[in-house]
Amino acid sequence: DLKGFAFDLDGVIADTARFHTQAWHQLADKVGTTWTPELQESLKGVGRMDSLELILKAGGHENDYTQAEKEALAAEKNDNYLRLVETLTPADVLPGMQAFLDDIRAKGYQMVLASASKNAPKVLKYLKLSDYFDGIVNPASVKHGKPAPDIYIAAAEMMNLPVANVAGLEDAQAGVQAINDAGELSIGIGAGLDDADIRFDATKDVTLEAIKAQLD
Ligand code: B16
Ligand code: MG
Repeated sequence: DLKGFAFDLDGVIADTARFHTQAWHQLADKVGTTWTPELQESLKGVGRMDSLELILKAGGHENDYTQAEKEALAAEKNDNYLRLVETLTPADVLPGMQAFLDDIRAKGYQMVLASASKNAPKVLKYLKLSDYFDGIVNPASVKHGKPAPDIYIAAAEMMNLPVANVAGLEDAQAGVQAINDAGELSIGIGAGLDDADIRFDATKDVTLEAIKAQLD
């Protein structure tokens, strides 16, 4: 029985995946890594320092920077990302998600945020969604980032629910894997998420009825 939902943020609730992409592309150009669609996809849902490592490795630059230099690069990416985030308004909530959040809240489901992003509270503020969630899992508090299941296990604990009563919503392969390995129901949104228990092409298709229909 479904009693709670754990939400990814970037690419599920907020139209911010394009901002992460823009800021990481800029960083890849700076370090001399060729930007490809595959590299772009592999960064989705992956935390800041892990993403930086993937970009450096893709260009063979993983040994070119000290730890301090890597932290400076990540900080620069984040500054560029935050400049874009400041332009967000409630109109940037992805299609259908406001209605879905309203519906599950009205029906008494618990809901928490399980985003890898340290910027999640800021993003929610600009979208005017700060008061919607019962909690936000602090990504810095979990040992391993997505694709490890830690953040989705922490989300169930935050709701005081067994993982079997929790569904997670994700737009990234790393996130779907995290939900599956946590033992929760995985809802994948977008192309290429074949491992998800339930799949939708786009956020506008996500409704409680459609989820229940796919469960039968
Ligand atoms: P930050 P999600 C993830 O958020 C993004 O998909 C990923 O692109 C980003 O690198 C990661 O958060 C860390 O974000 O640099 O803001 O801490 O999809 O898990 O909501
Ligand atoms: Mg995401």
